[in-house]
Order: sequence, then C-alpha cells, then structure tokens
Amino acid sequence: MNELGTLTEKFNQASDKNKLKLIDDLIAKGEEGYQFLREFLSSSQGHSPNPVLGKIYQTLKNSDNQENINFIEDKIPQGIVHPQSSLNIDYSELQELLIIKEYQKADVLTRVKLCEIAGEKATQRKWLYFTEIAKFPINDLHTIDLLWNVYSEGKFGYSIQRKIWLSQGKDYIELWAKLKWKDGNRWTKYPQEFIWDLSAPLGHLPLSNQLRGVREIDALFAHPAWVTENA
Ligand code: MD9
Repeated sequence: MNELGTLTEKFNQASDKNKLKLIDDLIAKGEEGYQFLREFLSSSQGHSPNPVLGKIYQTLKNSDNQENINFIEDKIPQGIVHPQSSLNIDYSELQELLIIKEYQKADVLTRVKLCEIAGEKATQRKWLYFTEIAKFPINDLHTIDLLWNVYSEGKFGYSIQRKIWLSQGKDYIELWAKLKWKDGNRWTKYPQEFIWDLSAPLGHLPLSNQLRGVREIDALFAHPAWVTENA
C-alpha cells in the first residue's frame, strides 16, 4: 500500500483526537490528501457536526486550492452546522466568523447575540441580567456552543468551560486561572491580553465579562441546556 493509503487507513481507525492531528498530515500530501478530505466530508453529510468535520471544513474552505473552494461552494456553502433558534435569530454570521477563525470578532458577536436572545432591553443595556439568562431557549444556547466547539477543534464554548468548572469543584477562582482570565492576582486585560487563536488554553473563549461578578456565568452554567444532555 502507498503512503497515502497507509495514512487514510490510520485516519479512518483513529480516535477523533488523533483524527484532528492526522488532518495536518493529510494536507501535507497535497491534492490526494485534499481529495480524501473532500470525500470524507461528503460522506459525513447527515452526521452530526463535530470538531473533526469542522476542521476539515475550515481547512478546505480556507485553502488556496481551487478544487477545494469549488467543492465547498457547490456542496456546503454555509458551513456544516444548521443553526437552530427558537427565536428566529440568525447565527450565520457567527458561523462565518468562526469558520475563518476570526475568534475575536466571533467573541464580540456572541455577546451581541446573547443580548439579542434576552431581548430589546438587554440589547440596549449591552449586558445581561442572570434572570434573563435562565429563560434562554435551550436551542439557541446549544447552537452557539456547537458553533464554537465545531470550529475550534473542540477547544472553545460554554459546555467546555462548564466541564472545567465542574472538574474544579465549581470554584471560580480555579476556573479563571485555568481559562487564563486571571493570572495570579491580576485580571487579564480586555481585549489585548486575551488569546484570540487556537494557542489559547482550553475553554478560553467565549469570554464572559466578570466586571459585575459571577452571576452571569453562573446562570449560564446552571442552564438546563447543559444538563438535559451528557454535557
Ligand atoms: C473574561 C474583574 C469581554 C471596566 C468587553 C465587554 C463588552 O460588552 C469595560 C466597560 C464595560 O462596561 C469585556 C469583556 C471582558 N471585560 C470587558 C472580559 C472579562 C473577563 C474577565 C473580566 N473581564 C474581569 C473584569 C473585572 C473587572 C473588569 N473586567 C472590568 C472591565 C471594564 C470593562 C470590561 N471589563 C470589558 Mg473585563 O464593559 O464589550
């Protein structure tokens, strides 16, 4: 078997975590590697989107290879997530920003969208009451979390942050340290000291401003969106 055949076989048998790494090896094979990734993505349509499919999608769409770009435009122009909203909120721009890894812009837009979910008053106030968050539709929180998760190799999103928080015994001091929102006694300065790419620590994004305390993030973590599934 040739080298590419060995690699694709390895890929097919690998865990999702190893698949994420092997995508880079496939890209390094040039057109044949890309062809495999296009076929893999095609055959996965109808499966639920996950970080492996998200990374393949981003790789193909952001490559300067015309076949990849045509494939994306013809087959999956809007991204691999079909954003669900109980409030008819449009998440397509958030998906676009995350696909091209504009994580800082996506982070800003995520705060805008949370206010949009909460309604007119929150949109004008530009921040949220915890009582508003408790009433958020599950669908919309799942969509925002899924978009961040799928297009960050599984690194970003509220459900990841919540898992870290649970693993630290619900201790916010520990959470801030883990997310690098705080370094020792010093808060990370917005926006310049936050890390806006995948070199960030697990769960670093999206940000929840701690200026008014933990009640906002606490309400997010307490939301039924995360307890009704295995998150
Ligand atoms: C994580 C402790 C994302 C004075 C941008 C918020 C937005 O809506 C500016 C004034 C204001 O009212 C923004 C983000 C964060 N901060 C700000 C994120 C963040 C994280 C931890 C902390 N922050 C902690 C923290 C503490 C005091 C402050 N912050 C103060 C502060 C002020 C502003 C911001 N923060 C903005 Mg911060 O938004 O555009």
